[in-house]
Amino acid sequence: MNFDYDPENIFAKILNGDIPCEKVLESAHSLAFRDIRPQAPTHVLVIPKGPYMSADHFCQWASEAEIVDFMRTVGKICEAEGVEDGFRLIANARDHGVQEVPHFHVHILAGRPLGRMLD
Ligand code: IU
Repeated sequence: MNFDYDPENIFAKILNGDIPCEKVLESAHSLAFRDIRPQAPTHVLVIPKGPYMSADHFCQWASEAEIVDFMRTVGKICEAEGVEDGFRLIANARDHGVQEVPHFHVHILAGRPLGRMLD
């Protein structure tokens, strides 16, 4: 499992403290921080602490504790950021999904009309 995870990727460096981030929330298995190039007033990234490259790997190989912790972290951020008017969760994966950083992350976007994504 995770044979192709790159331990030198930028989010791994954020997790081990080599690179700073604007932390929003940290839990036992997850970390949330603000995107450095925000696309909306709220643009938070949520990552698992474990070495999962993409959503499919996380969903297949993470423990139930990691998955529950991750989803609860997303929920807490939605509550704290105030997403009553709407929001979007995005998880890009690999080349066709245009994933820039190869450590699984979910984008939480909110605070403005986000437009249609799938036509
Ligand atoms: P992706 O396409 O889903 O992999 O997007 C990665 C995101 O990580 C992108 O929105 C970047 O602005 C963001 N990011 C960051 O927040 N901090 C960094 O040091 C780097 C990228 I590199």
